[in-house]
Amino acid sequence: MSRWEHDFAVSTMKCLAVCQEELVIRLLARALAPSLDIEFLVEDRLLARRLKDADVTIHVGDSRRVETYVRLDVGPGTAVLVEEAGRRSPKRTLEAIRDAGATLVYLLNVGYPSTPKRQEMLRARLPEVTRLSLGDLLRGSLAGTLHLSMTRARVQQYQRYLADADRVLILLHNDPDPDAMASGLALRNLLHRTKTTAIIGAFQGVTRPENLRMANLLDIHVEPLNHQSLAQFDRIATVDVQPHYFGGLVSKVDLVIDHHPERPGYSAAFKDIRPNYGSTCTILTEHLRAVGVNISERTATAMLYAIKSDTLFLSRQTNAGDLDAFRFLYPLANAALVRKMEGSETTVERLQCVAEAVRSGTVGGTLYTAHLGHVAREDLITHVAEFLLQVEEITWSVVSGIVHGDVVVSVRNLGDSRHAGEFVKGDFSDIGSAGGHRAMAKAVAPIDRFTQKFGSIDPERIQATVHELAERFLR
Ligand SMILES: [Mn+2]
Repeated sequence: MSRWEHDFAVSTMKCLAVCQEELVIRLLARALAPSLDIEFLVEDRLLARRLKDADVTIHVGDSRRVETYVRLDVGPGTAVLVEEAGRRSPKRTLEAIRDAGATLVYLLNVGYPSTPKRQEMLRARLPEVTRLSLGDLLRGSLAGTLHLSMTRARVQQYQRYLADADRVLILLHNDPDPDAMASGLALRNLLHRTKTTAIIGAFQGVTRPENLRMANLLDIHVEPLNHQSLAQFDRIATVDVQPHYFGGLVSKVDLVIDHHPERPGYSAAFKDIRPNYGSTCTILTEHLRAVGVNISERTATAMLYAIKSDTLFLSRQTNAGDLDAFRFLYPLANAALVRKMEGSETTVERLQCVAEAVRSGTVGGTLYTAHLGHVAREDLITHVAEFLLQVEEITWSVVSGIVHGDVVVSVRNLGDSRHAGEFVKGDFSDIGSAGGHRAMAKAVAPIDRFTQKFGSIDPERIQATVHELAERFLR
């Protein structure tokens, strides 16, 4: 045996638990015995005898005397766990353990109230003691298990409800994004259906180049729908969107799974709406895990990419659930394919829009505003606003353009204390739709209403107006 192997062998963690209650001893033995070399010290001989069948090493001795611990060979390498039970203060026990040379000392509260005075005294006299509470330790896993079984019940309900349908429509919002498409695949998986019995569809298909790239690389087909085609399905589920979005076209559905704020104006037999989640795929990851459905590499890859893209790589509106889903999906997904989907996001069309922003833009301090004139799609405006934030001196970008008869204004900032959503609401909500988050917002106003309020849609005029509004808001 080499010197190092010897060191390793003797450094195996030894643990002594000082307990007075049978239940606590049995619990700790079950929880720790497989991974730790654990022994118990009790004061009551009868208790020690009762625990004979528990297959644990029990010592009997006075827990308030240093000699007890010296005899048990307690030292700096021993973890000592002291049960804080009943009315007796653990102070003398803790002092005896410390005087025997132990440095890894834990006080385990098993549920009896500890007075603030006692806690204060222990903190002052024995600052090296780590306090643990059995309640806190249990909470995480117990709450997790209960949450999982409630999710399982919910999923099984909608699975049964949709089981006898011939054709299920999984309806996505217009211009579906990665979260919408991946949620479609995940739900199809959960319903144990194929692409002929669960159709992923949208009224307006995918247009953004990176979303088209995802659809192509993962072979995701989004069926184009019109008003008549809804009649061909006997069940409808919406994912990453709620039925009110379709403006009365779809007012009654069978299932809604979404992470946007809950909205009224429709009825659904089943719904799971969690606005604090960063993506719909996070909710669906929990559903898949709760019922133990196998997740194919294709679905896992789509979902991983969706979570990354909806949370801007876990940087926006991310909660513990998103991180957990990410960690779960990562080993199941094809990482090389995710990298390929992310790509550079640059196309000739977008480059031309950036060039226009450079030509027409105005810089004022850390603010960059630009007007792009008529453009084919909204995402070109968003892309330029995001691109401009990469410029060293810029922390706010406001980019406008005209898309199909609307003036669209896209705002981005680097998490400024001032709220992008409030900026667009303040100046545009009276003439169109306006809203957003602290760091990203959008306003859309019909040309005639924009003209009524601001006078003209001459490109220079729009640029000057928007720049002035933004400067005034930021001042
Ligand atoms: Mn989403």
